[in-house]
Amino acid sequence: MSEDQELSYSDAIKKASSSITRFPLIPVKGIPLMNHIAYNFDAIWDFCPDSSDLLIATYPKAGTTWTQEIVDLLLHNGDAELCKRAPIAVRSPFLEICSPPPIPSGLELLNKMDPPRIIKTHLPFQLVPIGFWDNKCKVIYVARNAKDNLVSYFHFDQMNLTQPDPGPWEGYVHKFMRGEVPWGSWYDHVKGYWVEQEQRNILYLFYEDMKENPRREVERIMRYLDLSLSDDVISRIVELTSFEKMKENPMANYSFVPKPVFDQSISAFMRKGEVGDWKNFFTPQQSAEFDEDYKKKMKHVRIPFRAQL
Ligand code: PPS
Repeated sequence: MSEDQELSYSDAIKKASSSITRFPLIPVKGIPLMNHIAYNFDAIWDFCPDSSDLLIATYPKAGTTWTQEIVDLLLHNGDAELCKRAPIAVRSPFLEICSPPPIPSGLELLNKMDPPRIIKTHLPFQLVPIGFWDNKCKVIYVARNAKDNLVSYFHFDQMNLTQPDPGPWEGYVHKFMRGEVPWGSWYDHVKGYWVEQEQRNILYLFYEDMKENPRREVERIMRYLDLSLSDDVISRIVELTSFEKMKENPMANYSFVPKPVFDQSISAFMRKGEVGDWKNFFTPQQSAEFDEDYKKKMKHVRIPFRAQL
């Protein structure tokens, strides 16, 4: 199945290459989303998960793929071969993604799978289909400090030829601060899930914690999923989901997305995987301005972000 699915997924993208362009953003309830997603939003909103489905929610570039891979391995007892059965985008569909046909949408992939499914989303809390909450699905949220998140997104928007051109660095910093990027404001996104975590039983994780002590965070996810794996299996999962291993893994590193869509010669999907890389991009003045604005936007909620380890 893996090879067929990989081929068919990659081939579908190749076939759609001529319709690939940097899609414009259209607001959905105030959140800028790419036009194909916006046009299909009613169907996305109506998606009704099974109570056994798991949602991995993130702001883009916060550690989604890393967490998807950890969860898939946990659910398959650390079986590396089984977790190479298909590209991560097929094993763990992206709920809201819609692209020109014949690229399968997230909903099309999900509808072909039996629960329990591992579902990815970048939707802010208020746009997550209500069925996830009604059915008490488990939800893992991963947050990453704003400056590293921004740097990662800037590079991704250069190589992802379906998203708006990020333009020069200086201007991009301001676009990010204003939330004028796909999926909107980072600040509202991280706050939206933070304030709901207890009531909705959301496991709220930080990218920096995962970097600091991956084993501790893998075990935390394992307990949240009500699993109990042996120490050896946990060690294997930590190893298989290291940045270096995932960068080499063709089923996780997005090399299955052809160049007209993800041009990894511009920037690799698995780019650096570090905490504190923002220091290589922000000037002291940009950093001070960003921090000043951050204080205002985050003043009502104390989320313990760390921008360095
Ligand atoms: S996406 O497109 O929103 O799904 O991207 P996402 O997976 O959320 O984020 C990509 C960034 O996560 C880094 N990454 C990792 N870091 C550490 N360890 C592992 N295993 C790992 N896997 C992915 C990836 O390199 C991107 O961050 P940057 O800073 O750009 O390198």
